[in-house]
Amino acid sequence: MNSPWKGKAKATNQAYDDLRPTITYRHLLSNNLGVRDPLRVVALCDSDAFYAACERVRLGLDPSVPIVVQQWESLIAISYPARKFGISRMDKIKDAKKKCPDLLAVHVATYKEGEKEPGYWDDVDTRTHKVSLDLYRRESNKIISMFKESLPTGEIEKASIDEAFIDFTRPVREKLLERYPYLAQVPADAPDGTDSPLPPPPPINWDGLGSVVPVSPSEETDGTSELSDEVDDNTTWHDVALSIAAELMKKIREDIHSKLGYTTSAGIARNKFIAKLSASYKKPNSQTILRNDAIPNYLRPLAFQKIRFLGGKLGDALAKEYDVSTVGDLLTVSLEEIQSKFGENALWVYEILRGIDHNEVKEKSALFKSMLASKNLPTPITQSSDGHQWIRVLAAELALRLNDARESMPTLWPKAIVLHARKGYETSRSKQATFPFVRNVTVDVIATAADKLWKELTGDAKTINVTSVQLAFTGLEKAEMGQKSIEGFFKTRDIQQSPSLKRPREEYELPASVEDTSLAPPKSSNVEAVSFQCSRCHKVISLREEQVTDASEVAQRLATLRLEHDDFHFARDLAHSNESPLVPVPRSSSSRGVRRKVEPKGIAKFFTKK
Ligand code: TTP
Ligand code: CA
Ligand code: CA
Repeated sequence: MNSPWKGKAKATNQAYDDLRPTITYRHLLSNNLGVRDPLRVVALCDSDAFYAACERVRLGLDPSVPIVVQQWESLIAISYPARKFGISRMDKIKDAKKKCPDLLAVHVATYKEGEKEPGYWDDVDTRTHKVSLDLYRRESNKIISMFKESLPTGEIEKASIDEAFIDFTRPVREKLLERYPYLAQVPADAPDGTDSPLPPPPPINWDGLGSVVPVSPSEETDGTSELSDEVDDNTTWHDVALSIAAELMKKIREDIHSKLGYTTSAGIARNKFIAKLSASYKKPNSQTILRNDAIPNYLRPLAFQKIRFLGGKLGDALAKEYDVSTVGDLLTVSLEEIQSKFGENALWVYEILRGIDHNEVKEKSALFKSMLASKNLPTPITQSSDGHQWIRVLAAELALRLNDARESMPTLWPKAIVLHARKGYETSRSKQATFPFVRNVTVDVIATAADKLWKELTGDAKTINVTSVQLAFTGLEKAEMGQKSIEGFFKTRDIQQSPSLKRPREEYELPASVEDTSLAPPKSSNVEAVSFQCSRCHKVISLREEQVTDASEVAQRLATLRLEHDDFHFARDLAHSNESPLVPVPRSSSSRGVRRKVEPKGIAKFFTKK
């Protein structure tokens, strides 16, 4: 230890070598190291009891009020005060009220026939109303905007209605150089010039920065207790980076709390996988830091089938092949071994087990996004003429969502409008048409377009049996036009309605109300929907009729489907298949997209569906 240029301590465990890289001046000073940057810091921030918090804030209630959000008879969000009474999502509303007589149950807002806006009605009934998640989408957008404003050099990726990944690498790097200016200059006596390791890092005071996951599970720390010498000894510049990110994260979370009223919980670590994994370490209103050194003991006891993408067939196959269940068990399997059984791309599995994840934090482009409003009908539509009422309800939701999104992206335009209807036990059928380029997207404009599709779909059948209807905008994009045409397009009336038009162009942001399926965790899916459209292949994935029971069940099953479908893409990406993806025929009106069969290879076969 006589020279500060000596590499720091060797990794204690060969499996985790990647967790203690030598960090050099080149690493620190190069501008674009991306996902392999040894100083990379990522956070996942999730809102606490989100829908319940939104309703509490809307009603101006004290945070101590036990409040739940109800959808029909099910509970979809439970505030932390209500959880103290032992209430969970599994409870029916009646049982919840038995557990807590003072419970405030708010039914989620609904669209009602003939109403343009969703509301809180006394007579909610699944036969006549449709759930609206608009409030939650709007509040979610406010939170995302705060992340963006606070971190102009950070990358923000909305991951679900109440979660976002934040790449802190850049903002942290700026602070690091500001605080430790000596790092900006490679010392003249550095043995390998820019490739010399950084000098030893300063000690870190974690006080008030959150829960620091202990390196050995037996140690308990809450961010206030003194950390053992062992930790101090092993402090790395990456830990310093984590602590700076924790400071920034804390400030943003406090800001969100004081300005919007929401508490959040965050995980801060070296990559998305580990950040997400640690975000729920302590809830609510807290943040967790998972240092690289703490990763091995954190991962080892984990049941690997709980890891995203290892939950399905691949996880089953791994468990069976090696007769094991935890991450630790699988560490004995060599890369060669796992690749010989599961293909080249099993490298991904090998790495995840070792806390390595090279997925980028990237704001999703608005391209190929869709907005979908759907209603699962408790009483089927049997007469073609009765479809209209539901179409208007769905049109009202799409109108509101598109116009909301256009507040921040005024030229957002859907390429097409698609109507899906499920008839009895058949699979869903759909019709689509290009969406007219009109100035004001009103409920009427949408309903008129949708009515036409409905007629095409139902033909002149005397009796029909439609059990679910869905209306979607697809191919949402910013319309390409010059500033002149934008002004002409929106004319004075609209400009007055939409003050955001005055904002500079760069500020147009991705409307979070535009759903995407890619990384969204399952839970936040619209519990009303019985299908979703994949943002990548545009395919509409629907639940089978027998899978549709009650609302909460639908959400779960749909979530599973979504995951399976994402997994499918994931596997395809892994397999680098050169065959074209499943793309529905993009003609003006088509039913049941034509698909090409793809033979899965290697690891991919564990993700394909029958
Ligand atoms: P979660 O983040 O899973 O849960 P939560 O925010 O309610 O609670 P926690 O503090 O534990 O994070 O989901 C976010 C919102 O998504 C939730 O408030 C309601 C909605 N949701 C459903 O509608 N159905 C579901 O099955 C789940 C899990 C969530
Ligand atoms: Ca949450
Ligand atoms: Ca969540």
